[in-house]
Parts: sequence; structure tokens; C-alpha cells
Amino acid sequence: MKVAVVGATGLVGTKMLQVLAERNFPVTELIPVASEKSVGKEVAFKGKTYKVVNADTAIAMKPNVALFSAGGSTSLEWAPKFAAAGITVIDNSSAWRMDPTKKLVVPEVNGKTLTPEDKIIANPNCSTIQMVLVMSPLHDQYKIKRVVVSTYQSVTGTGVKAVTQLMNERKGETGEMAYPYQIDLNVIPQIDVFLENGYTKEEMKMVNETKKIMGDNSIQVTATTVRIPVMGGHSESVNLEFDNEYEVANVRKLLAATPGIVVVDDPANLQYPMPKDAHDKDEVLVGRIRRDETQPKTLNMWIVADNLRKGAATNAVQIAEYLHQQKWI
Ligand code: 2RA
Repeated sequence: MKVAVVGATGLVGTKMLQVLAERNFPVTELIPVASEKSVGKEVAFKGKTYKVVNADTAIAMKPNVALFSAGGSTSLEWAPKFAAAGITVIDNSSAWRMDPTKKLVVPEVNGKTLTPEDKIIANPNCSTIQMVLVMSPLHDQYKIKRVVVSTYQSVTGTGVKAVTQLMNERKGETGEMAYPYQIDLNVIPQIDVFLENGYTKEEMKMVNETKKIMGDNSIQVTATTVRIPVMGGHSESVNLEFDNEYEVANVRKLLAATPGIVVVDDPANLQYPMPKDAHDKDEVLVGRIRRDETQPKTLNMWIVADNLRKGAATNAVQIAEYLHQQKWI
């Protein structure tokens, strides 16, 4: 299968190549796509090198599927052109996520809503993906009324410039700033821009995307998203209020039996999820599962995942795997 990766030289694009190779996705020809300044550069993939091309050339090469991680403006301009050429697009930007005509997909949660007619498919925001993967089986079993989430997000979610800022600061050096403030030895309670309602775009992504993926607008979600000086992945403190009563032991059992989730929850032995353990893994780690004793039918938990993998590249590749299994690409 001919696979295009648009944004192939970025953090997520590079991770997409790694995941495609690791999961042995049936790529017969890779088409790495990037901006004009990168055209001609070479990209290594499964022992071969491929030259970066521009989007026009990529369309002419007729890939079966195009994984995009090149920013919203590139997706808005080029995803429709790829789709018009019969190429299925799986887009990691936020451009199409809340478009009512586009599917927003975490395969384990709502992959079955996909049809062969879906030619532009949106990959959700990383902080949303890891949360809804855990919410889904609990919603089916106990019906979630309300979610309160606070995130602790890795600098890798911002990109190379942010990682460089952190590394420079750790060496006591100055350089280009990805954030308005120092990030080393600090936390920044702002991810993306502020909106009229006092929330940030990242926080409202978690609110709106969660409802769309879960297919249930009755779920009340409120979020606080925070950037922290960490590399391995995003962490989230999640408080869930259910309609129905539950037992913590049954919650642990249900999550442990859910594909893509690993329960790491043994406080007596200091076992709980941490970004250093989630780094470069596809699983979503869940721990600190405990009753919220301040109100009935309410649960606290801690969710950690590599935001570049299940939070982006792996989820996109899993969507492509599903389409391939259905023989739609
Ligand atoms: C972030 N979730 O962490 C956003 C986009 N990757 O910056």
C-alpha cells in the first residue's frame, strides 16, 4: 500500500513512520511530504530511503492513504485536495475535529462509526484520546454524568521548539522560547490561546471532543490543562461522577480487561503510572483508582500515556489499520 505522511519531518510525523514500521503496516511505498524547504531531503523507512516531496507531487503519486500531522492550515488546504483525488486522509490537526461532517475517531471507542465514504478522518487531541479510552468502558458500565480533568502535559505536545527550550534551560542556556515563560522548574497553566470564557483552546478541545467521540452530549466535562517540564507523556488527574454505583475492584477489573489499557495500581508497593514508564509505549496507563469520598458514585484516577504515540501517531495508524481490515483503503 502506498502511504503518504504529510509532515513527515516533524515530531509526530517522525513518530508515525516509527509506528508504521513497528506495527508492520503493509507499506509498499512511503511518500514523505513536507514543506518546500524540506523537499529533496531523505527519510529512512524500513531500511530504505525516500525523498521528501511536496503535496502536489504526493497527490500525483496516488497514495491509498495519507496521514497528516502538518498543522491546521495545511490540513484545511490540502486534505480536501487529497480526498478529491480519492486518497483517504487521517488528520492529526484540530482542523476537522469538530466539523459535523467529519468523524473524530479513537478506534477502540468509536471506530465502528467509520464508513468507506469517510475520506477525511480526524485524529483527536492527544489529551482527549487517553482520557476517552478509559472513559468508554466505564461509561458503558456505569454511565458517566460529569468529568473533572486536570492535565500535566509534556513539552513534546508543543513540538521541537519547546523541547529545545527545556533542554537549553536545563543547561542554563538561553535560546528561542516556545512558551511565554521559563518551563524548567516551572509549570505553565496555559496550553494554546485563551478564549472568551476564560478557558484555553486546549481545555475546550477536551470538553468538546470528548462529547463527540463518546457520542453523548449529556456528559459534562470541565478541564484545566497545564504544561510541565516532562518528556515522556501526558498525565491526567480525572474525577468521574457516575449515574450508577460501582466497586473500585470492579473498575480495576473492567479497565484491565480493556484493550490498550494497562492498570498500574498498587500503592502499597508504590506502583502507579508515570510518564517515564509510558514513554514510547502505545498503552494508556491507569492508576491511583480510588473512591471520591466527598460525593456518591464518584471516582478519582490518574491516567498517563505517550502523547506522541497513542495520543497521536499510533491512534492515526490504528485508524488506518481498521480501514485496511475493512478493505476500504
Ligand atoms: C499539546 N495537546 O499538548 C496539544 C497538542 N499536541 O500541546
